[in-house]
Amino acid sequence: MARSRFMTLERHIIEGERMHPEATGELSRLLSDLAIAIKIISLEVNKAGIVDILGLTGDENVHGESVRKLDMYAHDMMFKAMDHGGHLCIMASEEEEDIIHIPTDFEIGRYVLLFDPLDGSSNIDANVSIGTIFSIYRRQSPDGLPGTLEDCLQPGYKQVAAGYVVYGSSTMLVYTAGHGVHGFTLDPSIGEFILSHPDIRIPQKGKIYSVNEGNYKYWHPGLKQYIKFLQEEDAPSSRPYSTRYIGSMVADVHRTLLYGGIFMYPADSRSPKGKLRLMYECNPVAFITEAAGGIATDGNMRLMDKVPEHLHERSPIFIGSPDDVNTLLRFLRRAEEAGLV
Ligand code: AHM
Ligand code: MG
Repeated sequence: MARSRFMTLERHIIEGERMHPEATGELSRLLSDLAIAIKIISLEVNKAGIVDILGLTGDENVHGESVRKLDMYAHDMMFKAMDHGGHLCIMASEEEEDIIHIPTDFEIGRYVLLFDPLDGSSNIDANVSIGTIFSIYRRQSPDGLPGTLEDCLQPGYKQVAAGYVVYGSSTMLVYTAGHGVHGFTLDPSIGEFILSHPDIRIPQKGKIYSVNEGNYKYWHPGLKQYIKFLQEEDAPSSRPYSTRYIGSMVADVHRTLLYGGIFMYPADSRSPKGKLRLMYECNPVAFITEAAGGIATDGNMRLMDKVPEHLHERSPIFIGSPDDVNTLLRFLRRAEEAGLV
């Protein structure tokens, strides 16, 4: 009989920890708590259509409970699962204006958690993939005290772990603690994440580009030229490229990681900082993509070197296979040197 290794997320985290004798196990316990929150959110996401039948958001459902928006539900669930584990000193969420303190009756830990509870929420009602994104840092302020805004405003290269979850045809969790990127698929019958994509490496070059082309008119001239270049015919370089755009960053980045190519949410003349949030969206996927051998830039610099000034600041993002991102950067530079900008 063929031998197979049945690797749960829990076991994978523990085995990863054994390879680092200096580890205290705190990060592992934090990740395990996160996995529980994600399973609960996944259950609710899968019920989304039914909830609509039972009562529209804002109404009471048949059980007399008020039906909350799914993104607020996901936000609350992340908070409730993570506030009392003793691992965190502070949290921040895309759904909340300010930093989120750990309640005073719970132990204060050494880590910082930033998250986007439900990314791509405009896709919920169409039953299209959505996701959750998280990013973990070590605290900078002294241990034992409540965490601070400064603990949250760290550049992406200081992340100790990051991950995302895609609620799609199945629920998948992809995470890295810096060494290797691993994907787990949720088996709903046993409620366990099982290792399905060990050691994900992004292809050196792809043949798909992913961007909201409806904004073309407002783009940087170098980006316009790059897209036209991708649409030209040249068999040796796999052009013309295909285009795929789901409009849920997690799903678009996940496909890019597996198949290669480039995902972009650029700045444009209407949104000079782009749309996506540096802390909750760009940095975590940058950490994962770089750990898988890819590149993540804002068009001028490495995303993870950006020093954040605000919790909710936005950044342009170009992310994906090294050859594709480097080609794009050449087009941007060339347009600037030609004085087109
Ligand atoms: P959200 O946080 O409100 O869900 O917005 C973020 C989403 C990303 O998932 C996606 O890449 C982008 O918005 C799509 O934006 P657009 O509709 O402008 O293409
Ligand atoms: Mg989002």
